Amino acid sequence: MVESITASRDAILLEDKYGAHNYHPLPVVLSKGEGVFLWDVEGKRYYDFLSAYSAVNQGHCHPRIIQALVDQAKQLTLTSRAFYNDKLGLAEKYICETFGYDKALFMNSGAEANETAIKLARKWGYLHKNIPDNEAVLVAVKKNFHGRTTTIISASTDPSSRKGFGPFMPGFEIVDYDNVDALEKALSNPNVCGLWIEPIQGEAGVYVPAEGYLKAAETLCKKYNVLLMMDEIQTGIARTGKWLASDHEGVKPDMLILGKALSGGVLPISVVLANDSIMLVIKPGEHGSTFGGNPLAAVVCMEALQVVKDEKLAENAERLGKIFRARMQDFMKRTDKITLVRGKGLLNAIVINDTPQSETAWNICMKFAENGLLAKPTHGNIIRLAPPLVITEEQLHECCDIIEKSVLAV
Ligand code: IF1
Repeated sequence: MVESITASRDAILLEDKYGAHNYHPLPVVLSKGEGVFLWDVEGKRYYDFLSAYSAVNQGHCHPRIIQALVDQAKQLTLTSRAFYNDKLGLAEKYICETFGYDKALFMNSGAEANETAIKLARKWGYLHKNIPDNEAVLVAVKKNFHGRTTTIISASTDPSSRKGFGPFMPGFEIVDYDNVDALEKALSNPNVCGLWIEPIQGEAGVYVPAEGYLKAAETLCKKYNVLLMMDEIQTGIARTGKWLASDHEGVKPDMLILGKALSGGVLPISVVLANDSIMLVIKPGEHGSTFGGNPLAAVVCMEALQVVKDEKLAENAERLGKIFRARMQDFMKRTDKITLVRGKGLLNAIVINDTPQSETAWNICMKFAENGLLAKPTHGNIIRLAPPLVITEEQLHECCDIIEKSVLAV
């Protein structure tokens, strides 16, 4: 049995003493979640405005997803892919039909799905674009965030992701985001096999590119025979008010990369979706994972996606996102502490009127917590605001009241 912790201080001291110091969390110790709410060990209730970085779009401990998890956990959890299991094929069919692709390759973390997409793009480039051996180039963009592996950080431009972790993987070319000319120049290199982007840059502070950029990227990829690899790990699954952020511009990537809310936050599930001409370049023995495609993940994934459909969470995110940004725009008329609100659906950020080095955004988040709402700054002066998509209009207004009151109090 695990001992139980009843005081926040004890939990924080334990993590500090025995855990690696790779995070700097807000000093709140959570022990229960339900829908849009979290509770700390002292019993204080908070609105969750991070949603585990958009992994719990369906709300914490969604009863249908938990039921699917528990039922399957009693039956069969893991076989490895050395054998077939009776759930994986169903999940593959379900997700291919949902997003309109021939084939799915399940992994666990988002980083692994991106690694999978990289391998697929390179191999496709050698087989179908006649790129000379070991010369394939992937084009990525400045301020990207795709995960923490050594290959992925080789394409990062964020010093805190990279510094001290070299040497880096060659074969990436980095261009400005949201710049069509720079993109065309890079994609015209015949050794380029893929363009690897987020449709909205999450970690960069919910940076939304100009309308038409994604469509232009899709057109240029077709023109130069380059695969469009869309990382929708954070933006996908209804977060931005559509099933996918790519849908806002009617863009259909060659590879769709999903994670996070694919499980409703219950266990790590990620996937790459692509058509046969791409997916079948990988042959038996060339890629895999012990846990990827396990039957527990398969049933959780199907239920998590069905909840999004049944509860019309994309529609809710679209509608409430507009209300949220309108309220913040209105609030900005009454304060000079916020300089910008941006986002799509319920993936939004406010920019605080201070330098990225200042403590202001952190202090505002501490005030949010005091007033019963949890959010986290990114890049110092930007606060991401992303509640579970099951939030109601009334709850959203209450949260806007908390946000406004807290900003004014700091
Ligand atoms: C951390 C950020 C969010 C992602 C995109 C791949 C991954 C992520 C677009 C990797 C992960 C997470 C990871 C988490 C913080 C968080 C994050 F602030 F770092 F950027 F959400 F905004 N592609 N993002 O956003 O997925 O391997 O983690 O499953 O602390 O690293 P993963």
